[in-house]
Amino acid sequence: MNIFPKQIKTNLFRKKTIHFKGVFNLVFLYKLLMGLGKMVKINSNYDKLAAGYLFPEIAKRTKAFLSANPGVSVMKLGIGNTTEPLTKTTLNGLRMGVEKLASVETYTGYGDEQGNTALREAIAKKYSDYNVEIDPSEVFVSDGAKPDSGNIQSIFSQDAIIAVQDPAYPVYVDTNVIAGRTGENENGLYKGIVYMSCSEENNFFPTVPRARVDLIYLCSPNNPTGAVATHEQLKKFVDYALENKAVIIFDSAYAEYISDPTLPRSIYEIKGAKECAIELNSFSKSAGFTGVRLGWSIVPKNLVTEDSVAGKVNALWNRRQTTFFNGASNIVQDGGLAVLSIEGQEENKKVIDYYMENAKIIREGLESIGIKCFGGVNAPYIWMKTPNGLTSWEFFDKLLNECHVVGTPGSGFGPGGEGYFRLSAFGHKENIEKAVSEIKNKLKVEE
Ligand code: PL4
Repeated sequence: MNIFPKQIKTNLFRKKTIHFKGVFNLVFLYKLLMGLGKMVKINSNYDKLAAGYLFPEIAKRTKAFLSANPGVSVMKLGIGNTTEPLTKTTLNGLRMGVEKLASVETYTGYGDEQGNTALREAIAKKYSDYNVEIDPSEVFVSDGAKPDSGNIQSIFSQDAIIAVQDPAYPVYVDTNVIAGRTGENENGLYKGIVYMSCSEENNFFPTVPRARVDLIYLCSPNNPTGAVATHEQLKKFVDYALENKAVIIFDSAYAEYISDPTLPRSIYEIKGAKECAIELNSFSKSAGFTGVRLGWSIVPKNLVTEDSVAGKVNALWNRRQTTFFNGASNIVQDGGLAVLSIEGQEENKKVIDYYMENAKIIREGLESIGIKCFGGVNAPYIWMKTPNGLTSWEFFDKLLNECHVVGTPGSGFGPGGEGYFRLSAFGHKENIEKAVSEIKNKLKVEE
């Protein structure tokens, strides 16, 4: 039986070959022999992940409930998924994108990986609404804030210490676990991650870490708590980052839901943030693009790290995106341009108001039966305390079984979310009203 592939056989038995090719061949041969019988290995960091990804888990449990209870319909207030149709202007933009592909004069194939110039300019211009100056070369168009929030860690060093809000959108933690920046999970906490507690005591916005950290994930308006950081709160983090040469990853996917004009919609409204913060945003919740897919990141040229000068981090992200990403769909980018037009903004504001009316219905309905609620004022999520001392997952089951309403257990966002539950305001108004009425009629709150 021939157990050696041809090349190995040559190296093993033709003394002459080894002799002439010298040390390199000997090292190669040694490695081959040592490696015989070994196989490719998986990224074992995946095994550290404590549970399945939160949202498919909710979908799985809902499906199991429906197959066990045929004929029952459930009201989905779990995953933050948009339900209302795209606006007229947005649709026209998308249609125009399709039409352009129909003629040889306007057809385009691959575009720039960083996004079309017109869209990058329009996104940069949007920041002038916040009195912030962003150069189009600092804008990177993507297929959403989730991929960006997962991928951005890859341009930072392997030993970077991560700080996250607890609770938080699970992508920030999970992607760093997969990247190998953490130890094992113990009691819901990964070793090596700094958890910044967000609780009733601090109005769900953390204090700056006591120890030195490198990458700080902040989300405002917050998923899941619905809290929105004030200028003063963000300033403390910007000052911390500048002092400690840390970088803030600021996820502002829900910025358009802020109606209070005193609250910041971009971290760059804070002086110094362009030297220490990357901002992520999305068309998902501001224009109903959850299925269409379009987002962006801002990596300022002034951003510096301990070992890099101005421009380097922007260049790294550019390198990362040009290597791994082939650009957002050209049709969708035309849709995005339409969203950012004056008409597009006005129309989408009405859709946002519609969802925020839902948020009001949920919050007021729950409060009327004695449930303590947070958020839902400048954010589309209502963060409620689970009644009757139930854990988050116990309450998930109770709400599903007794009221046929699906929500999201707070503990799915981190240990700090235990004892809380998130209800999403994304849904048809009638469905939201029905869900709230079912909760009011069927849920017995003992406290
Ligand atoms: C379910 C803070 C939702 N399968 O649509 P994207 O990629 O531009 O934005 C995703 C995103 C980014 N940042 C924050 C978010 O809350 C979200 C969306 N979160 C939710 O219910 O928490 C949808 C979740 C989706 C997912 O995994 O993102």
